[in-house]
This record gives sequence, C-alpha cells and structure tokens, in this order.
Amino acid sequence: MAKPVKITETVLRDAHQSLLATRMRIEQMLPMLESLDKIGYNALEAWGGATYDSCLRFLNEDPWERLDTLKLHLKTPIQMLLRGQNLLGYNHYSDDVVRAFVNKASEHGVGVFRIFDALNDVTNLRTAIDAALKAKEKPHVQGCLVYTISEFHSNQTFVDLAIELEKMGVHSICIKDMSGLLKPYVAEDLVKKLKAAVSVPIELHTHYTSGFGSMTYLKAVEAGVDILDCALSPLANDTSQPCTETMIATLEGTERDTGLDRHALDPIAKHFLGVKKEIMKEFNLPGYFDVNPNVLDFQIPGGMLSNMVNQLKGMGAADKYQELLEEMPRVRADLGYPPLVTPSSQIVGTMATMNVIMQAQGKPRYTMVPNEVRDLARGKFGKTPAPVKPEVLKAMKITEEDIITDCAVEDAKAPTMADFRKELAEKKVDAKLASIKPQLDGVDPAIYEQVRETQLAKMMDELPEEDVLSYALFPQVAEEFFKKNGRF
Ligand SMILES: [Mn+2]
Repeated sequence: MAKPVKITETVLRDAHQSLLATRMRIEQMLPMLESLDKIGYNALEAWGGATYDSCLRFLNEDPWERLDTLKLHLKTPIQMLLRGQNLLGYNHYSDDVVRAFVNKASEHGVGVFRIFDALNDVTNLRTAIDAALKAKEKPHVQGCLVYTISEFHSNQTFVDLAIELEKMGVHSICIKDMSGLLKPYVAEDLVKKLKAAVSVPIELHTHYTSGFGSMTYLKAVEAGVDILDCALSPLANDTSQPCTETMIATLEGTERDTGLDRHALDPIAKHFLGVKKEIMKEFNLPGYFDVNPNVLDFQIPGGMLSNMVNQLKGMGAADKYQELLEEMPRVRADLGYPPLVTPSSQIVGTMATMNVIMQAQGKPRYTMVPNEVRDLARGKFGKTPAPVKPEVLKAMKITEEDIITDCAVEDAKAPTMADFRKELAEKKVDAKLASIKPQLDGVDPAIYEQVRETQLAKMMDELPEEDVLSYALFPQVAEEFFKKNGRF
C-alpha cells in the first residue's frame, strides 16, 4: 500500500537561519507564500528559533506582525520551534509566561508547536506541551528528541524519551538532529525502534553539516519515517536541511512517493535564489559552508563554530583554535554530556573558551566560571544526561546546598507576566515623564507621584500582551525596538 512521505519545508525558518544568519525579511517571503501554500507540504516552518530575536534585533520587524502576515496568506500549518521552558530566550521563564506565550502564538496562527529541551529533561517540556495541548485553536503539538552522541546516549535512550513524550499527549515526535550527527544506519535502527514503540508519527530533522543528510533520510524512509524536514534547493544542504526537490524526485514512483509536484517548486526556487543573493550582499554573508566531518568528533553546531572563533579573536587568542576544538568535548563530558543546542551549546562553548584562555596564562581550568555555567552545573536548567563530575563541582565551588534537584521549583520563582508588564510600563512612564521634565520643575513631589501612579495604571492597562512577551524574552533588544518604532 502506498504510504507517502510528508515534507515539512524549512525555507522560511531553519534554512535561512542555517545559511543566512536568519536575515530573511517578510517582504522577501511574501511573493511566494500563495505558491508555497499550494504545494501540499505537511507544514511550513516559519517562526521561532532565532527568527523572533532577529526580527527585533536586525530587521526592525515585529515578530508578531510577521506571524499575522504569514497566517493571512497560508492555509498550510505554520510551524514554530520552541525551547520549552526557555521559550525563545536564553533564560528559564515562569509557567505563567510560558502559558501566555504559547496561547498568544496559537492565537496568532502557529499551527504546529515543535517543542524541545536542550537537556531532554521532560520537566522543561511539561508546561509548554500542556499549554499547547489546551490552546483553543487546537494546534498540532510535537515533542522532540534532541539527538546527540555520548557514552550515556543510545538509541534506546531516545526510545524511552519518545514513550514518555507520547504519554504526555504529543501528536507526533521529531528526531531533532541539529548538528547532523545521525548516521544513516543508526537512523534506520532508531526509526524502526521508534515505530515499534510509539504510535504517533515520527518526523526527522537533520542538517547536512557532516555530509550524511540524504543518506540518513533515505534509510529513515526505508525504516518507515513519516515526515522529513527539507529545504528548497537555493537554501538546502551545507549546514541546512537536505534539498526538497531532490527528496521528492528520489521517492517518485516508489511506494513512499510524496505525491508533490517538483516542477511546481521551480519558480519558487528561482525567487529564493534571488533572495539569497540579496541577503548575502546586504549582510556580507558567504551563503555556504563546507562539509565538516569533524563535527562528529567535536559536536559543535555550524553557526557556533564561527561565534567561538570570533570570541577567541576578541580575546587576542586566535591561535588557540585547535586547543578550543579539543577542550569543547572535555567540558561537555565534565558537565554531564549535555546535547549541544541553544542554550547549552553557548554555555559549553563559553566555558571551553575561558578554560583555553586560562590555561594559556598558566592557570588551571575552571579558574573563571560564568554564571550560566555554574547554573547548568548545579541543575538550574534541569537534569544533565550524566552527573557533573565531582571534581568540576569542587573547582566551581558548588556546594551541596547550591545543587538544585527540581528545576521547576526554581522556575516558579521567575518573574510572571504581571511582573514584566509592570516593569515595562514603569520604564515607559518614566521615559515619558523625563521627556517633559522642564514642565514638571517645582511640582509638589506628592502630586508628581500621583500623576505617575495614574499614568502607570493606564499604561499597564494599555500595554499589548505581545509587547510584554517581547520584553520578557529580550528586554534590551525589545526596548530598543519599541524606541525605534515610536512605542516608547
Ligand atoms: Mn535545525
């Protein structure tokens, strides 16, 4: 019986995040939205990951307005990538903020929530999954297995996690191979085991970074995978996903034929090739990356490698690159083998860089430890796959009392939506009052305070929830964005 493979298209999100530093604008997507909608994709990944940050920081676009525009032109479900309790930021947020974010995103048109946690700790997935399952628009909710390799991970580890995710009520499961570490025969075995263990559909997401992409997809298809993430040709392969058109052609005439018309993609590909050239020029980006089989050993996602090189240069230690490559896996082992994906990848990368610099100065490793590293080591972000090495805890001066066994208890102490709303309203009111300072000179302080309180109450009432969420996730960046756009 024919069992078509479904395709999720990533050209609007991960493809340009991987190859073009997330710099695609909504205007560059708009001309092709109707055509993309007609292809028959399983979903169009278009939001989340770094897009929200990039919209505010670099493109002067309100990410919520982008989502509205996409929704206006698309019936194909819009997929977003969400980092569980981290949402799209780098901190853990309170359950209240997580629920508010998921509800708003659903209301604005997210049809598929792909939810992951960098440590694969389900504690960090629970609230986001529950909120998405309860959203009144009834979006599709997908849980992720963040794929990594270590002596503490096997295919069975991921099967166990999948069973747990299915129990939590997810509608499908994604193998999220962000660094392209999943080898073809391992993928075949993993997909077979998953198909036997759970009944929800299995989706595979990889990056071509180490050169396995199409081989891994083909073996996964043979093993019965249901959905593949592909990128349209101009933004495919390299550190991005395998190519959509090639995948469609590969399966043509087989029992897993996608049924999609590859030639309907020609004009769309042509458009995005032009867009790619525009972005490369405007932002001075190379637009391609060499295949890097060393990723298998170092497990460093592509984008991160260039960040780390820049960090080293900034500290005048560009010649320490090889040492850094070797220090990364050591730090990862010390910290209990976290998968390297935002935000754990940045945390491990920064620590490795510091260790290399310290050693160059003749000082021991872990002489200087950034706060996020300490927090990861003491369990603030959840349980690491293996315990953090005792000698490392000691070097970081982390005592028994510092250890956090249930990160949800910590999250409960994080600010709520009401806290963020008040903070943003206060900033706006104070900025407004400062701008009319000359007129307020000599005013009775009691009256000034009264005016401020009235203004504050009004502002708290008026602030749109979307702005409060932007502020909660990226305080400084959002403030700058609001100032630039007359919202301050
Ligand atoms: Mn990805």
